[in-house]
This record gives sequence, structure tokens and C-alpha cells, in this order.
Amino acid sequence: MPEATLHVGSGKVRELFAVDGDRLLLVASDRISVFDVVLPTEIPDKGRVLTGLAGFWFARTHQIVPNHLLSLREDGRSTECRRLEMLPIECVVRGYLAGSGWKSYRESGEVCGQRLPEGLKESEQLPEPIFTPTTKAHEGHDEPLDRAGAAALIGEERLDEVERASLALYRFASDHAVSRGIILADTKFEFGVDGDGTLVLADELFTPDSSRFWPVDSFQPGRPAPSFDKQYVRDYAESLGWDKTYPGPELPDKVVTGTRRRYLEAFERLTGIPFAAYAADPQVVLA
Ligand code: Q0Z
Repeated sequence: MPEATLHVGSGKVRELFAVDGDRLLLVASDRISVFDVVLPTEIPDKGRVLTGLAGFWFARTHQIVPNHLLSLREDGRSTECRRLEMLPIECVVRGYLAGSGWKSYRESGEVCGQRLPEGLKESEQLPEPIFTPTTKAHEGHDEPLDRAGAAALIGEERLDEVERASLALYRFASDHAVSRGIILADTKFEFGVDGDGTLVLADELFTPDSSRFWPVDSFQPGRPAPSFDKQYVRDYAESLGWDKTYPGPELPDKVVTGTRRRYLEAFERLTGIPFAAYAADPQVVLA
């Protein structure tokens, strides 16, 4: 990739490069983070699984909202995309009560200023999916926004537009996933705006790093649900008595191969495409 030289950003497990003035290259590494700490051991093919999944979803949702995808590169881990002006909020949709949503509900009966019915249990499905935007923290944690807080950042009209798009995207993917044995408990979108002022979906889409994937089988309200992809890693890390601060533990081969198998299984279940076919030609997910 000789033309992609300018490094313009780093995420915990991804890198962003400028191709030219209008295009970016998003590269997904095989790094894995658990309890917000990047581990010293990589999961082979994780970056390709996430890139392929995002490509699959971008190709199937462009009628709901246009997106930034231009092409997938031959390496399977790099996405060429349109460079946008990003909106300063994270667009979260929750169909189930987990993580910070569960914590907030338990403390106040509300999530992002929205009152929920009484008596819901941890991991329970909500009566309707809810839109729960947050700030984009540069360090530390994103903070929940109520409607007024989100409108102050992007305006009422744009907020209505991203809320409608986010809920429609979530319903589409959640219906698809559950028919393949995976619950999409919640997910996070990032949107930008192009030169015409058109809203465009960006970043990654319905990957295990931007969403909670739960296996339908072992799901049970009233306790935390196991993660489809990271559960072996979490269980192993906890079994060591690790305090969840940097540096994280190295992973034994058994945990690496078990976790890799789970990523590949998520890819194959959701796309219906053998991972080997994607590795041979990433374009298969766009058909
Ligand atoms: C995405 C991020 C990553 C670090 C900026 N299409 C776009 N246009 C403009 N900006 C972005 C995008 Cl996707 C953009 N991020 C998140 C990704 C490394 C930060 F790989 N930041």
C-alpha cells in the first residue's frame, strides 16, 4: 500500500491512514482488548474477521443509510473509505440491558434520560430498542447524553436523523443475527457528514468490537450474558486474579485458538460465507 503513508490516527486495535485528501484507509489489527486493556498476545485473523463483517453489513445496509465504504483491500484487513466530517457523538442502540445501561437502570430506572419499565433484569430484552447516545471521550469513558445534551452537540434535526437511522440499522441487523443464533445485545455507530451535508455511516459496523454478541443458546436474563467472542479471554484473565490494569496477561495457545475459533464462527454464522473464501477474496462479502 505505497500510497497510504500518512498515519492520521490510532485506536486501541486499529490504525487510520490518509490515502489522499478524500480517502482514508482503516486497518484492523489482530490485537484484542479485554476490560479496556490491550493484551500482549494477538488473535490471528481477528482483524480480517472484523473487516469482513463490517464490509458485509455495509453492503447490506446502504439502502437504510449511505456509508463510507469504498473498497476492501486484498489483505482482508484494510478498508478504503470516504473521509467525512465526523459527528461528535457515539450513537448507541440497546436492545438488551447490559453493561453501563444495566448499571444506570439499576441506579435510577433510566438510561440516557429515558425511563424504562420497572422490574427489568440484567441482560433482559427491552420492550423496544432504545437510542442512547454518548459523548466521544478522548481519554477515559464516554458519558451518557440525554436528548438536550445530544442536541446541543449536533442539533435537533441531525439528532432525529441519526436516531432514526440507528434504530433502523439495529432492527435490520438484530433480526438477521438472531435468525443465525446470535443476539446483538447492543451496538455503537459513528456517523459523519459528506461535502453535500449528507449523513453517512462510518467507522466499523456490527463487529464484535462495536457490539455485544451473545450466543442465543446460553442466554438467560438475571445474570451477565457470556460474550460470543471474548468469554474465554475474560474467564482466563479472571482466573489469574488479574486486576484489570495495564499490563494485561499473555494468553496461552488454548485460549488463543478457542477465541480465534469463536471469531471465525461469528463471521461464518452471520455472513453464511466460509472464512477461507473471504481470505481468498475479500470481495465475496460485498456480493
Ligand atoms: C474514524 C478511529 C481508527 C483511530 C476518525 N470515514 C471517516 N472519515 C473521517 N474520520 C473517520 C472516518 Cl472512519 C474516523 N475514527 C475512529 C479509527 C483509528 C480512530 F482505525 N476516527
